[in-house]
Amino acid sequence: MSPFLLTRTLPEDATDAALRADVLRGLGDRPRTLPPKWFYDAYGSELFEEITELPEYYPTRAEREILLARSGEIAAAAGARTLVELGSGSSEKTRHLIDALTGLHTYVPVDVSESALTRAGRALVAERPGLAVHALIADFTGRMTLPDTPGPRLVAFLGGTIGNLLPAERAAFLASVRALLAPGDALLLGTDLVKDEKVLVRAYDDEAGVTAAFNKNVLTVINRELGADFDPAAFDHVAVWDAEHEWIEMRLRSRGAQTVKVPALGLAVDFAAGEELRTEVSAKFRKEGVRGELAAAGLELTRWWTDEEGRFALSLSVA
Ligand code: AVJ
Repeated sequence: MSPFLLTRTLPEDATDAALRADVLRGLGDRPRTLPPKWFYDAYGSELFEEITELPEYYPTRAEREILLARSGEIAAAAGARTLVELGSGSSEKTRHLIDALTGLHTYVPVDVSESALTRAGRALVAERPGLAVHALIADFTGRMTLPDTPGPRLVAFLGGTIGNLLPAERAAFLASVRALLAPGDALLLGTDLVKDEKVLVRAYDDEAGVTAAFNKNVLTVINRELGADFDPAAFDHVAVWDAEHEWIEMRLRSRGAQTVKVPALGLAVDFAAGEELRTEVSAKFRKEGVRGELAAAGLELTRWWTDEEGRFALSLSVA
């Protein structure tokens, strides 16, 4: 039986402190904002899983297509003995990569969700005898210390989640990833690509309303955690393409004038009728932009794979 280790690098109360700080800052901003990481409580994570199966939401399928077709090439190029996956969630898509990495010694899934890590980690250890799994409870936007495992290392950040960071946050994040890499190590990065505006907007405003429910769930999270009295029905889900920044924005638009109380923060927040709260940025990329952002962090893009339709890309870069 190979070992399953779980290390917590986040204090138990870090999540609560971070939520308070984010809500305090975001609801005080003009325009008001909330960071997307607070979508993912148990219900929000379920809704996200549902989103990945919607006909309009192509990124998950496109990325899975690339991983299915290219895992052999990726594995050969990286030759990794340690695979670190940032924001691993259920580790579902990563299976192809794990299977292709024949010399793999240790898999290090990193996530803020202890339950997801434990479930995915235990399943993997059972399936792949000989593979060590060392799960890390950590926030990948913060400082990370990796366990001392054999190199070369491949750090994977899949799903296009890098698009949820603002440009300055992306630069800081890529620099912190670069700092984890030694010569011979690599980064595998998933990025959704710029495409027809209608296709993009539909992916974030589906017919069945799952994305709308996902968006509004952040209000429920704040109600539960901070005792707020948001009425999700008093907001409309909005998805818009920002052509200048080349990102999708999800917003919640106040249907009327209203005041929301957040007792844990001593806040009373006035919303004007039609006022919008930005809940997510999901940036879309072009190859040269990805190359440039990697280069600015000291990483050189060496491989670029897309799905047949050119909707999504996986890039490999080296230190
Ligand atoms: C977490 C990056 C995969 O930005 O597309 C899905 C989250 N938001 N629908 C994305 C999301 C709305 C998603 N990722």
